[in-house]
Amino acid sequence: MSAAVSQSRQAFAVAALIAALAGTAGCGKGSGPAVASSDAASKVYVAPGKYDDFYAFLSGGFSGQVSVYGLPSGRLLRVIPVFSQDPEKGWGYSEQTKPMLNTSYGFIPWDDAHHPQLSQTDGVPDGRWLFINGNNTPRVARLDLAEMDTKEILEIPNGAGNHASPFVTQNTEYAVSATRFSVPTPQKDVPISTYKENFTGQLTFISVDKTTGRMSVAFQISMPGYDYDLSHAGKGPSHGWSFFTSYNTEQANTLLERNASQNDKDFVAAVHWQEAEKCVAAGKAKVQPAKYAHNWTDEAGIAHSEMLTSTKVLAVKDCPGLVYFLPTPKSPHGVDVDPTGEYIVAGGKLATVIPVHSFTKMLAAIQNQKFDGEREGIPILKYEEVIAGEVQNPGLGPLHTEFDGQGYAYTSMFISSEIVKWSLKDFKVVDRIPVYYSIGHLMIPGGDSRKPFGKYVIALNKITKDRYLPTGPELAQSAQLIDITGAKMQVLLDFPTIGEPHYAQALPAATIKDKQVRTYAIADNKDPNGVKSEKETKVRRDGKAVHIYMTAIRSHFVPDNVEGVQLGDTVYFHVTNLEQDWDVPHGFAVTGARNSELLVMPGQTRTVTWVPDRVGVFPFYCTDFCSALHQEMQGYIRVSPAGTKIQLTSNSPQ
Ligand code: K7E
Ligand code: CUA
Repeated sequence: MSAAVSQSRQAFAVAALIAALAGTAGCGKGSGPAVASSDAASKVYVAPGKYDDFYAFLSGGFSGQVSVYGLPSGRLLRVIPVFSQDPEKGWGYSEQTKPMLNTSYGFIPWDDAHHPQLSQTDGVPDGRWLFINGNNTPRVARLDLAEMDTKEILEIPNGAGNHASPFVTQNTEYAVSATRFSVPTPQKDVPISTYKENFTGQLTFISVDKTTGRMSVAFQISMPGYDYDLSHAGKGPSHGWSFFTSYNTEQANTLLERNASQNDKDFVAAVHWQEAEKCVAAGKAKVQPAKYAHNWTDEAGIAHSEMLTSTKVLAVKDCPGLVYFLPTPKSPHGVDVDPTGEYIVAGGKLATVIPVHSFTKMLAAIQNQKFDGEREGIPILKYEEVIAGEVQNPGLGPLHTEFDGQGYAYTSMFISSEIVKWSLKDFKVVDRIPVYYSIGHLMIPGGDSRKPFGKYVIALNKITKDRYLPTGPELAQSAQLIDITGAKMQVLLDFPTIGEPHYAQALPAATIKDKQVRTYAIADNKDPNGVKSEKETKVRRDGKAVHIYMTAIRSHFVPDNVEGVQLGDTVYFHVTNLEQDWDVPHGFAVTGARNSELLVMPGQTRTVTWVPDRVGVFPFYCTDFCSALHQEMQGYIRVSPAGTKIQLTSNSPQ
């Protein structure tokens, strides 16, 4: 076969792949067998009253939240609000939580959350925090795993499409993030056709305080104007490096499905961040003006928002040895580092093989300058000098890879809708299993860490079709739990998910189960609007603002009668839950409130703002069925015309 013929065949194969990607290939091919047996049922059966073995944290994708599942049962335990307002919990509605959603663009009530990442110590999930990216308005959030609550949200300066994010380094020195979309940096008004001259990518290294978890932008690295899609940090011998996939090395600015699928190989960018630290310490990064929000919740449970004004940007040319390109076929999506830290696996959406790069070979190639030219000052390493092997005939559309710690890798194949298991010894496929349908990420508990916990792989499928009872045009996306303890993978369970779970993380329940916070001590309540007993409750007028400092305990509010509010007033209900018992929140809702209810945890204070628009007497009540007399947990507030002489009063005990 002549080279030309072989090339045109390749081009044809790629065109077919693109067509398949664009269509709904992989699904609608009829329901396959994959019927779980009674043996499978017993493996996922967690008897009533018994606990699951693992906590799993699934991103919500376009829901903007994180959902917490128990494994192996697939039971939904909690939805943790992160980037989206959640009226169920008052998140982003209560005065204490609103600042968490502040950004340089103003208050943003939604985002697209893709990649949860557990904090790690020595490359092993340590159960302290969970990080997750906001893709659309570039942000990274940090959740506390003892409270299962969002504690901090940091906007990424110079960001655009914060997709390759927030991948943590081995000791959570950094949560690393990269722009999926290159943009003019800093932003400016230029023709889109000047993409090649004016657009750049940006890698961001967010430092994480060892004790408090507090995040800050340590430095950014300015990169050629490609799309940086995903990342994972090195570990063990490759600790100190982070790897990023890129596509659109063609630098197209329109119709990327065709124009960004021209090059046979794009790049994995290998970034030596320990080198960057030295360059930054030596003053080689430039301080640039930038506007971005940093939001955090203090000890009192109150959120604050601060606008920051500058960032340090390092140019690759000012820091030799910082970045190398590993040629990688073809429009790679995921990049995953095996538990030993030696293998760097990329999932080329349009590739016919899975390329596995060797970290050892990469270092040797750098040492011996085995370069194949450069792009914008970044040396391109020779493919054959860095490649450890290629997995042949893996299936179609490789995306993501996780590891079981037993020498095997598991890669999700979007187009052929399957998980393929292959050996890290000889890169041979040893098993494959169809999934239903069109898998994106997959997740093994600890499967991107140095010590995978193994046991299961979860397929996070994009398309559900005929797996559940139909529910109109939209079906819940579907996860599948697969047993990986035997030689053959075995499907155990399908379970629906919330939003679109792009990625997930899981750890053994024992790591965090006993650290769960049950109540907040009322004696330690530091909310300036909190009260510690019913005796302290009161009402106060401050011009047109009316403050009601009230308490909730089974089964009454104090005060529960308030008079003297006038049209034109803004009323603040500061509700403190006096309970000191686990699992006894009280809710609060008032007629005509244009925000949401409050859900107040034991010992906590939450504030909701109410602007009455008519005269009358309006009830408020507890929304959370807290006791046999929950229905009695109610009160009234009277609203009079503006200018009336009625004094503000309540039936507080004082
Ligand atoms: Cu593959 Cu956003 Cu990680 Cu979705 S991403 S699948
Ligand atoms: Cu308090 Cu229902």
